[in-house]
Amino acid sequence: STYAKELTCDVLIVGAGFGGVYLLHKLRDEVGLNVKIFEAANELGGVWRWNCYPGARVDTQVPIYEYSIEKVWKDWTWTQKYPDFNELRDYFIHVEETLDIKKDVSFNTRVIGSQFDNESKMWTVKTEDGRTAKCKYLINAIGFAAKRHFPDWKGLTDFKGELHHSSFWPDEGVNVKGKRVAVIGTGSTGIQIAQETAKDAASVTVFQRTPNLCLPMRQRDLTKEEQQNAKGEYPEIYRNRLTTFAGFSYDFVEKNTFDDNEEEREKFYEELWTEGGFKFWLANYKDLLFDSKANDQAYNFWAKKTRARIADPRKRDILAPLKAPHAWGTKRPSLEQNFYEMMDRAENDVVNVRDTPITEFTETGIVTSDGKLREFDIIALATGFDSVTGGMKNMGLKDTEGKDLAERWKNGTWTYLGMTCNGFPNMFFLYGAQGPTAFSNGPTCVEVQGDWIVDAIATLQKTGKQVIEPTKDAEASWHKLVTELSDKTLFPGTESWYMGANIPGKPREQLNFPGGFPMYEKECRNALDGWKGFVVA
Ligand code: NA7
Repeated sequence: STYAKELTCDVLIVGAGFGGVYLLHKLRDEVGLNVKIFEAANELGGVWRWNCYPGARVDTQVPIYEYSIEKVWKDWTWTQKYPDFNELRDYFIHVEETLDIKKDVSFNTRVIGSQFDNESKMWTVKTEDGRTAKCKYLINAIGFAAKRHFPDWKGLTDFKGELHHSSFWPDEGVNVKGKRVAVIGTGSTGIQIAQETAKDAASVTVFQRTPNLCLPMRQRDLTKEEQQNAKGEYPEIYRNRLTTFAGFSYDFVEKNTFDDNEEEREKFYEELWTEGGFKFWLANYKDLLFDSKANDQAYNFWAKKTRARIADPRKRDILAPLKAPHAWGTKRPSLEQNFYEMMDRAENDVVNVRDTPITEFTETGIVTSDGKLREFDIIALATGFDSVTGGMKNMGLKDTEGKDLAERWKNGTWTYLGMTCNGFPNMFFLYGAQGPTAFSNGPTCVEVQGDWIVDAIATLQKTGKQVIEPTKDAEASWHKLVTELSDKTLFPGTESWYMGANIPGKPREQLNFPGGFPMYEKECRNALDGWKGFVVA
């Protein structure tokens, strides 16, 4: 890095993914502040820098999944509706060429401790390699998947083959040709790795605890011409996302499941299914995620469609059981391409680790509780993340009294608007706890939150204020709102990372704002008016 041992700036951002890059651009180029980024990786891109496992691909279609910044989208086209990580890396090269970000980024720089000093009204931020930064505002733009989850299985390090966590996949790739591959986990990551490696591997064995109730992606190649012709509509597309619940180009319909008769319902489901992507999830009947009887209808349709793709009856019952394992859509569905046909092939298999959990790893493979050893050359851990809160609890963030955020959040998460915390003056974060995070897509979420943070900082600067901090009361009412909204839905009934249930011992609570973008924006904008919920001095 070109940075000196000590650095002073107006704003220090941690993380150079979609969120950090957006904020650097806005705060530096539009507000005129001195802004720097500390980034642990060696390139821009955040999760798209880390995730290079086979099949890594975004689940949100372009142009929703990109910046709404005109000079960025103007000359950029994609090759596919759901681009893979390689294309997203190329996109960040284009972003760099357009916005000139990197000159203000210190790469290979991991933040290990930060604290605000009430006297000087400045943050002190320390890095793993012994450097210090002082800044007026600190923004954590570390994403919701900054802390990997490795279950502490016995013998994990004894395995003599290759073992990789999805987000530590070697950049140069892993040769799976003719190899026996195990994939542990069936989140979006596990589904993608299994699907892709099966093209070359001798066999793929998926260790499944909960079936992923996948939706057909309906991938499609995009031409330059069709994208150029559509550019005129982009500003409207970007404005429209904010009128939808999850920040997409479509939304739940204004109709309940049983407003339609069986035939109409079937026809509607069929349309959503044919269109693909998240439509069956986010453009479905508006009671899908609220009413369990309505939800059963969607599940039954899903199971019928999916079971028809799996000939092997044992595999069929594990991958797509007749009875719903949980309310449909209360875990993020993966968008699959040929997952079920691939799993149906004789050389590939699924092990139900709900019935027979993994007990240990040996030099050659994985043992399950029925005593069976399965041998592998390569094991992919797609076991996910200490999602949403894990990253912020793991970066040495101290309140003004020296108490770590991890301690303050030990029994539950406290934020105001999902962007600020009591005890942490002049600190903002985005795409994290109690924001729209998991009920949205990255670019939309960071732009909504980023614009709010930019406006908040610009207003503070303009009015000569030094310090902003939310009150404990404001946090309590935000927590109450998040909980009340969530309790009306089917989400709390499902063990998922949305609810903190994927990490042993993690408090069970709704980690995301489940009210949708229109309500979220309104709440945030109201707070800017007269600094409702904040102490500003
Ligand atoms: P996820 O969605 O958290 O998936 C992790 C998977 O690993 C999930 O299927 C888990 O089963 C499984 N898992 C975790 N611990 C264990 C143990 N101990 N035994 C067996 N199986 C286990 O992470 P991803 O990386 O796939 O995706 C994260 C998000 O990133 C994704 O939603 C996209 O939005 C982008 P479980 O389902 O909990 O039973």
